[in-house]
Amino acid sequence: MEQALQKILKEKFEKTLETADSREIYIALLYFTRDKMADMPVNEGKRKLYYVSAEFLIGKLLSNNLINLGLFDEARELLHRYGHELTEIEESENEPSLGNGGLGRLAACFLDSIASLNLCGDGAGLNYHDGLFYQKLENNYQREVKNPWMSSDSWLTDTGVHFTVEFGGFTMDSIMYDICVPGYQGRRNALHLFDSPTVDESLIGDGISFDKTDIPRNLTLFLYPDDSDDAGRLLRVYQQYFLVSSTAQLILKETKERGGDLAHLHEYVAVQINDTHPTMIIPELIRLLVKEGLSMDEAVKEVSLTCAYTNHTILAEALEKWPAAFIEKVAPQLMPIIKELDERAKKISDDPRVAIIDKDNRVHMAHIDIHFGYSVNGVAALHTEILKESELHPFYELYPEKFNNKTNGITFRRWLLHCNPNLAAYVESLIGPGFKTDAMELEKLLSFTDDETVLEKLLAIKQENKEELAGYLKETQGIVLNTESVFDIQVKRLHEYKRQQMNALYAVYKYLQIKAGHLPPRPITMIFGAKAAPAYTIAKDIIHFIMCLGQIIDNDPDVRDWLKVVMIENYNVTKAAKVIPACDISEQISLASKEASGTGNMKFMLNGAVTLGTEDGANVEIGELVGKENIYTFGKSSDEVIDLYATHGYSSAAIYDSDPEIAELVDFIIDKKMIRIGDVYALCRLYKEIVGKDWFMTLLDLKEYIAVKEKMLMDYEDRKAWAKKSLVNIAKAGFFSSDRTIQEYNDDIWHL
Ligand code: 26Q
Repeated sequence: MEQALQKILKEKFEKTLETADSREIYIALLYFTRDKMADMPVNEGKRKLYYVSAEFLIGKLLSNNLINLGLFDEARELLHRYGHELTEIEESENEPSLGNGGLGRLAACFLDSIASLNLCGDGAGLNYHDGLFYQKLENNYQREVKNPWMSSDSWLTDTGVHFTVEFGGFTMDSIMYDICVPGYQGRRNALHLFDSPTVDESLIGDGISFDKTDIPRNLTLFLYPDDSDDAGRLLRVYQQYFLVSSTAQLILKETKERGGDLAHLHEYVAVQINDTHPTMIIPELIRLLVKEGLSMDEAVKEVSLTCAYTNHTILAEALEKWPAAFIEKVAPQLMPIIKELDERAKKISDDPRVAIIDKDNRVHMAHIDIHFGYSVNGVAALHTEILKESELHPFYELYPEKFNNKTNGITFRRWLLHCNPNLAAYVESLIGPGFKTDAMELEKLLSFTDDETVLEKLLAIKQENKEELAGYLKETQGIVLNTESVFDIQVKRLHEYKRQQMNALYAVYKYLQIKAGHLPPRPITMIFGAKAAPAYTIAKDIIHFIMCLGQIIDNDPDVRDWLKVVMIENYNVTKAAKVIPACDISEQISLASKEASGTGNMKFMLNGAVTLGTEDGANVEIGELVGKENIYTFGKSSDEVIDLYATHGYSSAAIYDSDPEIAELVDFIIDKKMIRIGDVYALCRLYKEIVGKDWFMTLLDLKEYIAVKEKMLMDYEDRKAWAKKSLVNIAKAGFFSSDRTIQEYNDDIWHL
């Protein structure tokens, strides 16, 4: 490695490992790693998987690629000898922001596991030049700015492959870039990212504003631009068709090249549709197969045996229903196929709840997937049950055999080996290296639950990680943390159903308690990290509320030594890797039934945090694995919540009016201390929302949440007992390896 790096540095920069700066060393490592990956054999097989997704939140790649190549330790030691740290070198790498949150990160973890299990399967997505916006925090507000991440030296390679995509009235070129996906100690696959050569960054004005109608110049500029207006929504459909048309062409081209027979497409290809965003691949593949000479019946049958669909949400507003006129405008050639599928579906059932085109002429994307795909899966046991019993119940009655559960997982290469090397090394010293390939081996740690040396070492590693995070936040945001405090962390997209506002009301409670002289057993640091969608006003108000609260506390000498509320700027994969290993309390407090799975919950657990959560998503399975003494749960059950929605049985105003303790906390949102530093309109809007509507039931579980969190903070003081909980969480995390998830996808759905 040393010689290879010296050679690259000499050729590129006329430098050596002694004289090169961090950026130059990063670039040398990038080229070195790319070469090494190119030498890996490519996964092959008769049936090839295409994991099609509008998002791949891959994060920085250098360390992970080195880990999978088995070169991480060597690189670290080599750099160390020349006075560098890999963490410092990595600062030169930009994080591609090609995803919103959970769904995009899941797709990235899956690619890692697919390659690591030696399965033949590539990802297909879009190359957004400016990705998701970069979040700036200024004056207690979120401001969105563009987030360019591409540079001349990157992991992208131009494959030379390109396609033509036909839109209504014009065509566009689609260029295929590849990012190599190396498996752990194995073979490689690819992530294909399609891009338009006519995209023009100069279209971007203030912040992230741009002309939404200029499709040739804006198509792959941003990820999911504002869809609060029709122009934004239409652009989203253009993006989706660009993705699926390019992918469908790639599939047919590769299948032919591999000697496959398109008349038996499903023997050669499996397509996993990641939520409904790529659903148009179904009519598009049918259309292309008919052009290739198959009859409509044959094409429909083949495609139905090829495509499988994953549902990631039951939130009504996220279930895509596009006006037929949009699709007619974007891809008129698809409408006859969609109408044909609609007629076929109406022959199968005349129930309007399962129609593809509804009476308002809107196309229900998920309904295409379920009628004309061979598998429908949810992403956690509870989520899949809810799909079967309520959200998709009429479909479950039609096609019970299609429904299956695949509980999400995370790649341990990134979320343990890379982000928490000290813990990983210590685990290895206790149970050997087997857990790196068989995550269930972590259970061997259970034999140490009463070993004081081990428990103390775990606490010491957590302490080091807290200090490291404190150093990072000091450097990047000028925030000073008390590393003797308990670190209570909620990092995820901002959404009312995730209930960051409930956590903030706990902060109000604690603030008032401290003001009244009731001090906690030790100081508490509450860490938030969350981006709000640019057009999601209440979400932005919640950020404003949290940040104003943080400021009030910082300015109050009675409180600031006991409580701190911080907001991490631009929470992303890179920051997750720094925050998660430092966490004591993992906040997973969504309104039961609303969080399909959650995957942050798994990352925290694996890194020794204890969950404070509702019985929602994968929290339920975490609880079953660790046992009730190693998790703190609270709140109404999903059945109760679903019933409250059905009967209109929840009234936040009624709770507010009848419970003065709750009212006192909610009133603080518009307390004069808040109004003095914050935006009175934003704060009043949030107050009114919570008292007057509160669609996601903040007040429903608030009191129980406070009580359980108080208990948790008391229990934290028995450090040995806490360390034991932490150990059990790590030991039981093996189930949540995405290697297990992908093995199940392959055994039950893909059969590669
Ligand atoms: C839809 C229509 C119009 C505009 C945007 C969208 C849209 C965009 C992104 C809808 C949904 C998403 C992302 C959803 C998502 O991230 N879901 C999460 O998926 C994770 C992986 O399965 C789960 O763990 C989370 O519980 C789920 O919220």
